[in-house]
Amino acid sequence: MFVTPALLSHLKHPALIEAAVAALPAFAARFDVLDPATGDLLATLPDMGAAGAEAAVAKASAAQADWAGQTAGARSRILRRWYELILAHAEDLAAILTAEMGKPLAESASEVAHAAAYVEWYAEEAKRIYGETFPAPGNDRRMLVIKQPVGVTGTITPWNFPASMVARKVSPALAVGCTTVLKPAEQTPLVALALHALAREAGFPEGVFNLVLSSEGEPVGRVLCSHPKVRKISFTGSTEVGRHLMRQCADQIKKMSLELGGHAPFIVFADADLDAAVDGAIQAKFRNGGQTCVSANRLFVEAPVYDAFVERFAAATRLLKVGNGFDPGTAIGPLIDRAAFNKVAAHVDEALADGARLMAGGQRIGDEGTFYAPTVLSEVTPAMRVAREETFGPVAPILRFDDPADVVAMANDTEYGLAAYFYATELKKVWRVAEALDYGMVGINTGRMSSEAAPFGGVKQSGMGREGSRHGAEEYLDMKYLCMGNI
Ligand code: TXE
Repeated sequence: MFVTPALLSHLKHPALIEAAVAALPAFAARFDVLDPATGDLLATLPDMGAAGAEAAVAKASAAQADWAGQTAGARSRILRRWYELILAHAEDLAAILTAEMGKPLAESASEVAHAAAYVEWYAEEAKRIYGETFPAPGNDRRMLVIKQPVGVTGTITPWNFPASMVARKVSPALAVGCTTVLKPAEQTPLVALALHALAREAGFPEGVFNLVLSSEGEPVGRVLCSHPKVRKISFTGSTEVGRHLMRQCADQIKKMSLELGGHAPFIVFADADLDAAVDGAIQAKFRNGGQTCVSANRLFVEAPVYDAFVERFAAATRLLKVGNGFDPGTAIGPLIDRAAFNKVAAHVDEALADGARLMAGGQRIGDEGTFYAPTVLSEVTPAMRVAREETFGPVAPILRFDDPADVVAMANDTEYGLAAYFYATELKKVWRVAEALDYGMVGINTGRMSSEAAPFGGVKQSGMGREGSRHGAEEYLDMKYLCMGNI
């Protein structure tokens, strides 16, 4: 197991990741972590698989009762120390993130800050786990509800936000007294490894926060879903894998939080502030190169402002620089891998063959690698694949609508229900449209809404459960009703 100079050259304090790798248990199988921008080898790590998952669950189970028995204040203090350590190492964490995932360094820095914000939030939330008392029907008894940690949890995270997804799931679990086994995505295990090392330094007791590195999700997922000691699974990733995990959890009726695919509509009404809508659309579409579950996947623009919006949005898109995430000025990094690149190219090529108009981009950048130009397609129709499927890349299909009464039905015409956005100023319309959109989150006159203070999550096939805010802590708590008789 080792990290390479290609990774270390980006770091101010390489000792953190070197020590974390050196401390990993030895496994015969190994897997490589590559830089998606250059193809360089960054690290070779132990492939812990099912055996590693079994061992981690055993450690978590052994630690569970003691951890749940600690005071909220004690747990809070360790989380706060973790938060401080993340801030102290923020620059290197961001560099590791860019190296293994490809996003621009400034985006990595803001993701690390966002990750830290979750840890800080749940350090506070640990102290606010309230129960209830309520009047009993008879005066000879008293009734109340207490909240208790669900127990050992399994955490499976994706590659697109490899730092903030870890923090968003692990910190509420640990805050309320659960232990966890984390399996990060195989493409991006290094930032998770660094966060885990900082958590150990912060003082979480042995067995409370366990990391399983694996070249594949399935063997670890199978152990986590089938092990009777694991009482909850929290997963962010594709709807297909979410469905598979749900089936595996059915035998034990395991609690789940699932944050799955999205197909966000972004609606621009004729009364919108058009410049603000263009800015918001650029953010909502191209952040992380469009590789986000809340990415604006379908832009619906009302006919009177359609041409003006398309022109301004395409002009702003053409200014976005594609390149290595470490190069200053890069707005869009590489796509995560060849399969992602091929999907993006296929969606664009098919849309053009079906009559869409190319307003920006539409081709790869460079002769090799997975860099794809930010792309704007106008005259897109709902039947085109690019308007029906999640592209997960820097492609903005723009559809036209004539009647505001129709657009909500068009926006809701998908099996997904994660995020939606719209720009409008008429108060009555704002309220009615916000209510009618069949989504877990609605951004009104903004292209950015993820926050540690707010509940993030979806409806329909985008999943279940919420992350962030006090609701995120509730996901890791069981409710127990106590009835005291003979009072
Ligand atoms: O996701 P996977 P992939 C969507 C997006 C993207 C597509 C595929 O559309 O193009 O999914 O991405 C683990 N049992 N999103 O293939 O496979 C895997 O190791 C247990 C949306 O990367 O779902 C990783 O840790 N675990 C999304 C995690 O699941 C399994 C974020 C996600 O991988 C497993 C990423 C199994 N059988 C992709 N198979 C979002 N909601 O933001 C895989 N994994």
